[in-house]
Amino acid sequence: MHIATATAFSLGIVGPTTAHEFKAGSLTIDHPSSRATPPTAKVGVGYLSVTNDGSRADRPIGGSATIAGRFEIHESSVENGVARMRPVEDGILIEPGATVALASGGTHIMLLDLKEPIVRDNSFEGTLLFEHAGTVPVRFSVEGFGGAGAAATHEGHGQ
Ligand SMILES: [Cu+2]
Repeated sequence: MHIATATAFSLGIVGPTTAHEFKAGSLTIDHPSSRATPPTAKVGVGYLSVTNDGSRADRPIGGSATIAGRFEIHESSVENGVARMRPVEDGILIEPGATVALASGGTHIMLLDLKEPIVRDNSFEGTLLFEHAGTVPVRFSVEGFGGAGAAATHEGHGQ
């Protein structure tokens, strides 16, 4: 029940925790990031934001990641006091002029069927698939556990 994003992109000297961005037409994808996972984890997360400077709406509808078998976009909700998440059916509409964040506790990327642990300070390649802009190569930087990290977002994903 999760998807991931990945495709190579050299950014020169930019370090893994430095803000970085990717452009596709009028879309700007800012700071794709993930969170380190325990060695046996099969599920990881992806966070980023997308700004639409164009004149028509677009929406992310999928993607890929080199380290994951599947990539999904999920939305979080609280039902009867229990945090749950489920795949977003039609993607998230990004209106002209809007910035949409895929972030912890809200709509986020799930990386499923991990092929290897996600290691802090590493990065991995991926893609985002937009309805209009098409496939956009990005690179996810990996940050540590904790904070707005993976643990909270993984709750509700049965293994
Ligand atoms: Cu999820």
